[in-house]
Amino acid sequence: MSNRRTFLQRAVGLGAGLFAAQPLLASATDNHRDTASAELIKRANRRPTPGFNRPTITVDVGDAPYTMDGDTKVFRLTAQVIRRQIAPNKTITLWGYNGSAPGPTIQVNQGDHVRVIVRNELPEPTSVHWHGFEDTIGFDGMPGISQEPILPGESFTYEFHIHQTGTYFYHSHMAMQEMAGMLGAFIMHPRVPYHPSADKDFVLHFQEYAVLPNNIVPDTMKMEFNWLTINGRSGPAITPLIIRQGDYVRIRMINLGMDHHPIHIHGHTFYVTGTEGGRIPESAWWPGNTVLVGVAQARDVEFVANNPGDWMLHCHLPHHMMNQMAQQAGPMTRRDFPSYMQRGMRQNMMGLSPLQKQNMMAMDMSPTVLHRQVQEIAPNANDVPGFPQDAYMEGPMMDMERDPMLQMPELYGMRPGWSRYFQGMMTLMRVLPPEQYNEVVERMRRANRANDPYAPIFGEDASRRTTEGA
Ligand SMILES: [Cu+2]
Repeated sequence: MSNRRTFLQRAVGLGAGLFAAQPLLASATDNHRDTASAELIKRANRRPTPGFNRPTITVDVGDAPYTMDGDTKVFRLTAQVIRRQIAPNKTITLWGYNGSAPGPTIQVNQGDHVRVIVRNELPEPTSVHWHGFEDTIGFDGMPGISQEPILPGESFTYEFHIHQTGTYFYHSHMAMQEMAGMLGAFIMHPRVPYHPSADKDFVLHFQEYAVLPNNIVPDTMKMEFNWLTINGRSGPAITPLIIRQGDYVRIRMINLGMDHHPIHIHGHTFYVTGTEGGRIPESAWWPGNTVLVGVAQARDVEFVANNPGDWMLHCHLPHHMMNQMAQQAGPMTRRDFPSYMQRGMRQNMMGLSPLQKQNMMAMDMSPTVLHRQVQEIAPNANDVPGFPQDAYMEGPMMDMERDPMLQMPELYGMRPGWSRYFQGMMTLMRVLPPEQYNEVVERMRRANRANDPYAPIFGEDASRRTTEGA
């Protein structure tokens, strides 16, 4: 029976329910609007743009130089067979451009007139496709369709008027040549710089190769890959991204391979701001910490690097976080790990050049390291179904920090032993507080390396922005 008291009770109950629901709704909206990264991007948006585009940095690859012919920027790409060291113990034969695979990054500005002279030093015909270019059919690079193939020893000249902006790429339109390494980035900077403007702007290529043990030539027809690379190197040999804490960072990820790569970044939430079709309007940016970079796609991500630390940037496919994983390598066990490793090393040494052997020997195979690895395994490990998993592959492998390939200043100050857990499509974003950043960059500058992809940051004012955005 209803009376005034029960009515009031119901009303109060209902009202209490409404009051309880409102703060929940309100906080859900706040959470949606005010993630730390969204707030930081908003703040970065209020910064004045410098009025110019900072050049992109393609670690371990670098840029193609150009000359001017009147108002035309002239680039030269030579298609050729190259040798590339992709890891401390692995040098392979690839096909690339200008001595590099991936080929050098071409950077141009919106409004530029660009000429690219491609010379073919390969033993077979080639051509270059300019992926995503809205240009004339004659320069699309389709052999037999838009042009005659470029025969061995011959050249072809491509001409473009750049009206687009964003992350584009070039690659051989012969599929197997592309799988052998014939690709590169083509960055079109906007006439009016993007907002917020990037303090660091990186280009990363994600590729995979199938190279059987004792081989130096990738099998381009194979679908199972055992060397996963970023900018043509495998972890732990990929040069890290050096970032000053507080930097507004853009990373342009490019995938011209056979597999898709879900690229994951630790410690930060980024926004996806561009695709292989150019810039996304800011209202359509979407947040994430993993972005799937599908084949023939580019994904630009941006974030404020406010969180200091040595953060992983890696493909999240488990098999892409490994090196030298191939069924043909045979079964493995850890019962007699040191002798297994030494036997494996001897097998791997077959057919290697003296330099490669030297690199292998530079890895820390000392009794201390091997003993430590055995100590990390339970005494009954071989009775456990499924063992070994990480113990032989992703987990404790060898300390490689003494290898000459890892003596780069970008790795200065890393935690000792870090390389033991580092393989395949993995690199580091080192978000360094100003003092450490200055120390590392000073060491990089002093290394005085020819065509250093990091050269554009050496001229920065060291006192720039020590607190803003951090
Ligand atoms: Cu992957």
